[in-house]
Amino acid sequence: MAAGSVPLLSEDLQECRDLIASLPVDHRVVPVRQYQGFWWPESTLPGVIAVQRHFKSRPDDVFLATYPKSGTTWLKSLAFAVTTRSQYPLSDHPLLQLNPHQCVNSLERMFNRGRSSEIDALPSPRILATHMLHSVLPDSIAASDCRIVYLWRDPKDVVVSAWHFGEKVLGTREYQAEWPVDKVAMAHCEGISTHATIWDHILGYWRARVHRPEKILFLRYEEMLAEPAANLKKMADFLGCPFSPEEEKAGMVEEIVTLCSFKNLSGLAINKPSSDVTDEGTKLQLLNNASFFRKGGRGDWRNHMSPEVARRMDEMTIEKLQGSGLSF
Ligand code: PAP
Repeated sequence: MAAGSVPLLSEDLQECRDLIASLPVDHRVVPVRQYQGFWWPESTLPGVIAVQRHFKSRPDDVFLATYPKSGTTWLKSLAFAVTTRSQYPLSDHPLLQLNPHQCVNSLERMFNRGRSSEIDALPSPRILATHMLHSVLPDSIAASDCRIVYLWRDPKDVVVSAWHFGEKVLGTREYQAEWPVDKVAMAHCEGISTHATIWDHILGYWRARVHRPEKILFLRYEEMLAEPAANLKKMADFLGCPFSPEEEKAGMVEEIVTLCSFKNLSGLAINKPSSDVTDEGTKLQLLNNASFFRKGGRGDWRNHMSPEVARRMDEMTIEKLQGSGLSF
């Protein structure tokens, strides 16, 4: 096994584990612990706490923030492709050989594995991803000048995507039987979910954006599906690498959209089920790169959620976002 793939536990990480063991726990699906007012998968908490204690941001860092299953994989590929486009020809691009999660590191996951030194070693400007809520980010990020791209998605599709993913994570169909989509969706409506509720996650970043509109860009998955080129250009402008008229004329925007499209990425050998596991050493060890690609569209909730529960989720979305200035 390569040295880098072993989760190296520092003393500090061990101390985190002791702290975690003292937190309230719930074992209904996978072990989750209550920390700073929210439930977290136990396996991810050491990384979250280590990030809070030790992560040092740089002013030119870029964070890709998402609630899990909101389109992180897509956002990583687009942000990576757009910011490195002068380094790699699109015909021989790292995204053709690597899964997007190998191109952009997830902050708390790297800390969880004791691999934070690899984050330190990245050249500036770094692109890092996080599922952490805005309210639990260390000041080093939240109160800094860093830019954040936040991607959100219809909560109904997030629940359905997570439900399918859950089966892969747990490697059992019993989970799906015990936790049908409607039950999971209603749990979200009752505030029972990890990483805060989807709505509170979105609103945390949205409220932070009110104070720093030039530093936090909001993108929506469904709008990106409808207008990928326009949204990619918006992201390039925000990241300080706008497309030049020459690049636009040469079709660079569309080429990146195509490179990062669900159809293209999910068809690559590296993203097929036979490829290496992505998240070794945790509960997610059964996963492989294909786990991050399922349908890649909008509205799959219709195939899994009852109309009443879907209506309840929509009501929640409208209620929660009311008055925020963010419309659904
Ligand atoms: P993560 O939070 O575990 O990293 P994330 O990438 O946010 O997962 O979510 C996976 C979803 O994004 C899947 O949605 P689905 O289950 O509804 O199909 C996956 O198919 C979708 N996805 C992955 N890559 C792309 C892409 N290139 N374009 C559009 N959607 C994508």
